[in-house]
Amino acid sequence: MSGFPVFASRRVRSTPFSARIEASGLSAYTVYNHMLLPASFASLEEDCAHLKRAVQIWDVAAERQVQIKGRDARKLAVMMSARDLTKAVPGKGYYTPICMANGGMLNDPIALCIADDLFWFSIADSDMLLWAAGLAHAYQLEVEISEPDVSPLAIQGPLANQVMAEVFGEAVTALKFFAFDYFTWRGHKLMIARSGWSKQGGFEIYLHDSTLGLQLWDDIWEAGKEYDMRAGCPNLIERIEGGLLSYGNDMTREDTPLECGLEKFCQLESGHEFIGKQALLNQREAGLKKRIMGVHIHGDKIAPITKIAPCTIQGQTCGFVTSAVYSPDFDLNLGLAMLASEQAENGRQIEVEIDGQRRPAMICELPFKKGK
Ligand code: THG
Repeated sequence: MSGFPVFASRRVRSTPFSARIEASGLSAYTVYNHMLLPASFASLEEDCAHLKRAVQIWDVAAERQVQIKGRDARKLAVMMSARDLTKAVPGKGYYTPICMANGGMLNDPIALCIADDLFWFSIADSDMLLWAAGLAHAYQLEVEISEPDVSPLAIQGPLANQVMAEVFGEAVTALKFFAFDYFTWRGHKLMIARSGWSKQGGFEIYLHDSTLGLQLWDDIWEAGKEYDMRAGCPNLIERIEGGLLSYGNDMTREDTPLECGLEKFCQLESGHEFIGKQALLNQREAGLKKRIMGVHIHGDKIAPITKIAPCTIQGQTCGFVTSAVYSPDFDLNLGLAMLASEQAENGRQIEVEIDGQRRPAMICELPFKKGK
C-alpha cells in the first residue's frame, strides 16, 4: 500500500457521512464507484473482532444506486441480470451477477425492485450506469437511467437489532433477510433493508436525501452508545473468512459467475433470457477451466495483498491469489484464489508467491471452515 493520503474532489466524491467517520477514528479510505469508502479504523484485526461482538455503523454511500425508471424498467433489469427478475416483487432485494455477452462479469449488485416500473441496482465498483444507458439506447427502451441521491448507511453486527429498534421502532427487527420496507424517522420515510456486506447480520438504510446524513448518523450514534457501537466498514478479514467475493479484486470481466461460484444466482435452466446466458451455457457444457477456491497460506502472518500473488504447483503456474489476509480467529493466512480447475482440489498443496517470497499453501473449499 502506498501510504499516501487520497484527496477528495468532484471526481473522488465524499459522502453525506464523511465528516462523522473522519471524527470517529478513520485510518484509511479506499475509492469505490468514484467515491470515498472507509477501509479501516483502529486496525483490520481490532475492527473485525469488534464487528463480531458488538455493532458498527458503516458509511457505504459508495454503494451507488443505478436507477431504472419507466415502462420498460423491468425489461431492462431482466435483460441485465443473470438472476431471473421477471417475477421480482416490490420490497425485495436480489443479489445478481451482471455479465457481458461473453459471460465476463461486469458487476454483482443487489437488484432492488422498488415498484413495477422502478428498479435500483445497488452496485459494486464498476460503471453500471453507462452499461444500462447504452442498452436502453440500443434497444430503444422507454426508461430513464440515473444515479439518485441515495446513500446507504449500514448497521452491522450481533447487536444491530437492538440499535435499530431504538431508532426506528421494534417493527424494523421483523424484516426478513434481503427484504426492505419503509420506516418513519423525524417525519421522513426511510427505506431500510436487512442486508449488508458482512456475515454478522444487520441492516442497510437507503438514505434518499444527503442533507439528512449527519442527523441520521447522530441519532443512530446516540442509540448505539449503550451497545458499544463504533464506526466501521466492510472488513477485509471478516469478508474473506465468510467467502464474500469483492468485484474488481476476486472477480473481473475476465471471470464468469460460474467460475466465481455464483451459479446459484444464475437462472440458466428456465426460459429466462439475459445478456451472457448463451456463453454461460456453453461454458458449463465445455467444463470450467478455472474456479475460485480458498487457500491457507503457511508461514508468518502476511500483510493484506494489494496485487495478485501467482500460484504454482511443482513449478507450473496454476492461477493466482486475488485477496489474502491474516485471520486471528483461524490463526492462519487466508486467501481467495482463481485456480485451474484440474488443480482446484480440496487439500492440494501449492506454492504462492507474495512479495517475491514463495510460501507453501493448501487449497480448500469456500467458505472457510475452522479446523480444516
Ligand atoms: N449492499 C448494498 N449494495 C452493495 C453491497 C451490499 N453493492 C456492492 C456489493 N455489496 C454487492 N455485492 C454483494 C455481494 C454479496 C452480498 C451482497 C452484495 C451478500 N451475499 C450473501 C452471502 O453471500 O451470504 C447472500 C445473498 C443471497 O443469498 O441472496 O449479502 O452489501 N446495498
